[in-house]
Amino acid sequence: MVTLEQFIADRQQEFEGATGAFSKILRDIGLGAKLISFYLRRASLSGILGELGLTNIQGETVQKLDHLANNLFLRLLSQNPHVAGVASEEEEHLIATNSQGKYVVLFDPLDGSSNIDVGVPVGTIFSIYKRVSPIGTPCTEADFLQGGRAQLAAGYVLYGTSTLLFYTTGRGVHGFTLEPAAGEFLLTYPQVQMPPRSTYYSFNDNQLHEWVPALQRYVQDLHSRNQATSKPQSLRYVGSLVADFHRNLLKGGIFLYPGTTKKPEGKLRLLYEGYPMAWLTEQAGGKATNGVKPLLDVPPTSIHQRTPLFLGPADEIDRITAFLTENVPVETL
Ligand code: AHM
Ligand code: MG
Repeated sequence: MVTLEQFIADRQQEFEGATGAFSKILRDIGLGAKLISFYLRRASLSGILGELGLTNIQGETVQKLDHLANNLFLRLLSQNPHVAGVASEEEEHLIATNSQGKYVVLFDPLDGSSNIDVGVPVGTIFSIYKRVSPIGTPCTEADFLQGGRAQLAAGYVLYGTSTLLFYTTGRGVHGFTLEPAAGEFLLTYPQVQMPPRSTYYSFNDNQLHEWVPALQRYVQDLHSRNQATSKPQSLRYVGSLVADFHRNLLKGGIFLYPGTTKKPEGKLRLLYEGYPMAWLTEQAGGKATNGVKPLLDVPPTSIHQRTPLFLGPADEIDRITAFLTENVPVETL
């Protein structure tokens, strides 16, 4: 049995010498995940379901548990002397914390908020960068806008039938399961690879009529291939990115959240959701794009930027790109 702490400790030298700073951040994220897992399990008993009565920077209604999870991570990370600053999907501005810190952390504290009240899995997504601004000064926006390839670590926690923590530091994807009796994450999925064949597809087709025609044609193509084969791809979509992504990571499947004619930029956030999931996908052997180019190569311009998101096994994502690039000007994506 290997605990998350042991696993991180064994590898910390690979990317930062032996200072332990980076490892301490990952441990704090693990601690936050354990606490959130505990709150979620008791949520309907403790009166913390439902809306808080506020709207966040994304224009979305804040749930009580969104607020709780956000505050928990803010508290944990701002007490960590190695963290220079944080940016949260729930916070309008980045928050500078410890000017001596070497790292900045971005997170979506509780992703899939619409599922909190109905017992459907939700998640936390995180991403860590080494700051580029001088140590000893407050962190700046440039620290957070380095681009997806500059991530040092990225991962998610899935609060599902078990609580799972999957992360990458660029040497594969590793997954841990929370053993509640011990209060420890134990290594259960070393070196995860996404199956190369897509067996599931996950997208919300309620706005299919507003997708670009090339993507509508891709969906027709998908359905025609399904009719012609004894191994069709099945629809699975719960509306929590972490849960939908996680299933597809383990079983092989695509996740699509494209833009529409009214909202070409899509819904999901590049920094909090896009980059981390894209890097995990690539590290697991899959592909991640905004429809036409690798998502990790899409330059960030603001911390709350949105992006179309296409994740999955390489062949299927290439097929989508072929549909889109042959027929659709890049700027409409
Ligand atoms: P959130 O960050 O406010 O929870 O929204 C993100 C969620 C994702 O988890 C999920 O993939 C998507 O929104 C679902 O959107 P839709 O309901 O439009 O299908
Ligand atoms: Mg989210």
